Amino acid sequence: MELQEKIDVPVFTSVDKNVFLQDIYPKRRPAVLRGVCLGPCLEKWKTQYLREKGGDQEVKVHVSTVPAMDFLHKNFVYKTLPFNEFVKRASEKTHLDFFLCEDESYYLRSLGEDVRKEPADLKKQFPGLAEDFKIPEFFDPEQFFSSVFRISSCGLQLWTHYDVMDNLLAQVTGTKRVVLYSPQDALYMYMSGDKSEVLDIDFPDLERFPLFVKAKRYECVLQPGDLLFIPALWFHNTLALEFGVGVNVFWRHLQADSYDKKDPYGNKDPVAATRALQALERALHTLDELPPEYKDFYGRRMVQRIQKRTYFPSRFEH
Ligand SMILES: O=C(O)CCC(=O)C(=O)O
Repeated sequence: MELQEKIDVPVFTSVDKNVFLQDIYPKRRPAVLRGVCLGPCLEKWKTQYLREKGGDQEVKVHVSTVPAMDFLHKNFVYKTLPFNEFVKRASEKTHLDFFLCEDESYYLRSLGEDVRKEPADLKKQFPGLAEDFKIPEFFDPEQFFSSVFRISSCGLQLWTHYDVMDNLLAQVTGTKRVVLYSPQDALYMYMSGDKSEVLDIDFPDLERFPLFVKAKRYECVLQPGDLLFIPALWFHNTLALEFGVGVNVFWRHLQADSYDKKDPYGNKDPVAATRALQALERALHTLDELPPEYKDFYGRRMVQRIQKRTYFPSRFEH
């Protein structure tokens, strides 16, 4: 059986803004940045402290009976809990109080005040905890889009997806495995919107997803204090190896008007991509006016034209 090619995500130490902007960022490849100052959160964010400082404000969390959460088939439910109760439950293996079963898994992706309109911002939703976390100054402050809590039960796995903005994922406590795939492997990812239909990336169903083996697997295990640079459009899948707290920071690197204005999550396609996809749908509809052999012929010519006009030489080859 063909095996997926595996590549370790490179680890960089002593990274400052200059090193990041000159040596790492332009390559548009994932990178682990070790030893960047993230502030006192590294020492402070123990369970008890998080519970006290975060207080009892309500948070909307994902809860599931199995640790691998699946957005496409919605094998989880959304529940509301006080933050301090959520942290308690996420940090324990079995629960006295539960929604679905005593060993259910929890995940928090924090949201903005108005979930439909406003991106998450730790400083606004969790001011007490935000003062412990220092956002790495690798981009201009006006490019900032959101800062998002990622708090997971041990074993929690988040489905493979891409975001449209550049992202620094800070692992503050606990360890987390992250697997990434290049945007240039998009044809092997069986996408449904921004999510991959291949749910089990470790034991994929190759009868359903035969091309998935062709996607190169980039992998790293984040330690407390690590930052992972996830360039926009790179697919990523996370697996919490322990109960852990992370914060991810998205920033805009395209012109501000390139992004969908109603996108609090940073995962809606840029407006030009949405317009192009709509135009493609119209073109396909037009081809339906032709008999099958003509459709096939002009379809192939369109594919060739699209490849010629849009693909650029593979940047991520070794
Ligand atoms: O850390 C996680 O659980 C998910 C991170 C993620 O999806 C992101 O940073 O975009």
